Amino acid sequence: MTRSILETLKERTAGNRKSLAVLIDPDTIQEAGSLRNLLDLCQECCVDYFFVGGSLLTHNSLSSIIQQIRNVTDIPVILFPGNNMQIDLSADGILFLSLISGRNPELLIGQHVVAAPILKGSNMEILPTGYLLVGNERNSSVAYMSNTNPIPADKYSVAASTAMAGEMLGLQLIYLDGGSGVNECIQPRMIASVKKNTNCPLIIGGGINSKEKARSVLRAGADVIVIGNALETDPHVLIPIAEAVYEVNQANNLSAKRS
Ligand code: 1GP
Repeated sequence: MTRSILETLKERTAGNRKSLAVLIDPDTIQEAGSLRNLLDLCQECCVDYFFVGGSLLTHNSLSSIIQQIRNVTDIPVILFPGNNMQIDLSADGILFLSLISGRNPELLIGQHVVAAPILKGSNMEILPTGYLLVGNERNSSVAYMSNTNPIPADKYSVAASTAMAGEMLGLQLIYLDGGSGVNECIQPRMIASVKKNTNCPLIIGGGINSKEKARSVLRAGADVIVIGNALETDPHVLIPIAEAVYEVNQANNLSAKRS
């Protein structure tokens, strides 16, 4: 029997095996040729998951993007919805995100109530996810769109306590997001603090655009890293980032065998 996405992620996390997710924003990848090239590259780089979504979709292309991914690969497609309009039942799963770093009831529970009956009747796997926005920019587009303040980048214990509360409420994944295209990734100390205090698979995204940054985020405790914006400028940056995932996994394997 095929394992569910969540079971696989939990198993990998327990075995200290890291995963690589590529974020495809349907709004920024309109050209079929560039999507095809990216998909081929993702296959070569052994990408584990596609996340599909964006904070603001202005084109109605979600379904067609998912179909194009399906035509080329078997890599699971997981919706990463900016709001409850971004649901397409042809995906394998959905990050059912509760924005627990914020205090906007619509994004904590409101939109979920609207989406629940639609999701209930689908075959899509629901992945209950505590979503934490982190960063010092109160005027970033994600802060504006979500009408919330992110957790300041150096408030490690606030992030850890928020993630702990999310886990205690039954959320199964924790996603720390520094925002798409930011210069600085989430600080390793914050990642380590959340990792130390929770057992859920930990997803980290925002500004990972080099092998060094990927390695540092993985070593700090990320179980899944998400790469989006950097691939829009140069898709080939995926190669060194995938190498970082591979190398950290190899090193973890070796130390597990020694102990
Ligand atoms: C953004 O975490 C994702 O919500 C990915 O970030 O686009 O900066 O890679 P980037």
